[in-house]
Amino acid sequence: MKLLVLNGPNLNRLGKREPEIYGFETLEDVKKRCVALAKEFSAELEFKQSNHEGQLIDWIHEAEDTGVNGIVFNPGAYTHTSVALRDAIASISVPVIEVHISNIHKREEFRHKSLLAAECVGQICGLGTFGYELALRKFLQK
Ligand code: CA2
Repeated sequence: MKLLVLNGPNLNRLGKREPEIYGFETLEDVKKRCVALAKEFSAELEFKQSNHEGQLIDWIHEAEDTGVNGIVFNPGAYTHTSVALRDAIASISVPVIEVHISNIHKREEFRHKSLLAAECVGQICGLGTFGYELALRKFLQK
């Protein structure tokens, strides 16, 4: 089992500001928990972050070409704007679960809409960084 966790723009700043929305954990802390969970299941896991839409698109295509079994994706603000990322998800057969740390439906109206969710297996939001773990467990379960 080969899994990929992808993180979009500004998630590298996690734990540094707005802890009331995103908590105190850094992205490195989240990575450690994801890697430990994958190890429990003897799965391979890659954990990546980019602030660049094109880089995220390239990684999504690469996942398809390298036999990744599932992608856990926090697209950050591109969730609400990116037709190109939606098309990238639609262009692969690897299942994608969209994850958000915050409850996007409780926040500003522009965050309520995800352009990507309809191309994903499902969406987890509002459960903090635990959402990453839940999404991984969906792929890891037998
Ligand atoms: O709740 C989430 O996980 C989001 O994907 C986070 C994005 C936001 O644009 C989405 O609407 C929901 C923001 C990424 C992180 O932004 C930070 C801002 C300040 C401090 C640390 C991170």
